[in-house]
Amino acid sequence: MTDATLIFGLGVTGYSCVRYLREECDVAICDTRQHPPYLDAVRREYPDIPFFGSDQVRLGDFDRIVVSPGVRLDHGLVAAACAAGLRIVGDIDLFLAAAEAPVVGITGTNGKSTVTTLVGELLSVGHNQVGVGGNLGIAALDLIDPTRTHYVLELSSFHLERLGPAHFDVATVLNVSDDHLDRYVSFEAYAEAKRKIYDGCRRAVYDVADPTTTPPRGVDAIALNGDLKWCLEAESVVLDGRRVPVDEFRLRGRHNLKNLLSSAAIAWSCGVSVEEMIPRLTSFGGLAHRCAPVGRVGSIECVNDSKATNIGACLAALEVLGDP
Ligand code: UMA
Ligand code: ADP
Repeated sequence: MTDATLIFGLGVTGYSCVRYLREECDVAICDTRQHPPYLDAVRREYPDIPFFGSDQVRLGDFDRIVVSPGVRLDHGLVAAACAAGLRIVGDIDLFLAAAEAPVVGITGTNGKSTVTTLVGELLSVGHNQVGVGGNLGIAALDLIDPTRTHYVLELSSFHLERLGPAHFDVATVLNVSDDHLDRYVSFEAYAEAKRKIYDGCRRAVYDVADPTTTPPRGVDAIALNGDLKWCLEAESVVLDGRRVPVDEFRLRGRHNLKNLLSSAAIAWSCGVSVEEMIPRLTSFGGLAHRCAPVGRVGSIECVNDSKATNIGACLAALEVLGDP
């Protein structure tokens, strides 16, 4: 297809779309900022690609508009594009159309980066070549490589709200609590955007203890904490019926044990056995800035939890640290 394409937003995502689409179709870029982050790079590398202010675009010149996740779907230009008959797509639609290997999709209010990274490590067994990115930092399209055996994507509600028919191999909503409510009309609208990840997936992984994570009826699913096969107990994590004592893991806190449980169920759904994954699960130390011990000052332990940007993450930290 040689659709004339307008890329709206020239940040990390827009720049990845420019590089991916430039040989495939006519591309132009627009942004509400006069000098967005990647404008110099585009002018240097692709001087023929036009750049417009978002109020200077002639929508009639385009067949579709690729909207960056940070741009609200009720933005005036997106609404006008819709009315003019352009197709609205996101970078994840382009990614899913291009990816030749199974794609794991991970969303949730908290724990996405931790679980995405850990699933990437769990899947990197044998000769597997795993591409890991998305909201985590590397734009999805920058991961595309025909030698990959799997992709693992961290997806925000912003990515998911604009997603067309998706077909993740394994999809999860880890948890949902208040966040980004400046962007959604209600908590339910936010949760619904997250649950779009389940549309057309082969296998869902969700947490019975958090009903907002439940996939639609009829989707094949692992229900964490629904029976004794995949669950957290007081002193152990149960992985496909096998009990692993909590003190064998490096990660601290119930929220992190949930992250371990979700990661294991996802990797298992992709064909990795519990035996194979246990050494990686137990040695995983977590990511920097997420409840990460950074040293002691006298008797005071210092913990960096600067990635706790909402109440759910703050409560999780208080639960781990509140009772030393
Ligand atoms: N822009 C407009 N008009 C708007 C809004 C933005 O023109 O109304 C332009 C900005 O001027 C800028 C560009 O769009 O030039 C930025 O696009 P963007 O906000 O979509 O950000 P990207 O740089 O493309 O980064 C995005 C994610 N950002 C957001 O969703 C806000 C990054 O997640 C992600 O790492 C990256 O794609 C690669 O996938 C960041 C984030 O804060 C870390 N995510 C939120 C979160 O984690 O809570 C969802
Ligand atoms: P995200 O990518 O969703 O922001 P991170 O793994 O980066 O998630 O963690 C962000 C914050 O959320 C950190 O403060 C971390 O300690 C906390 N956190 C991680 N997992 C969970 C969880 N399952 N429930 C609640 N908070 C969590």
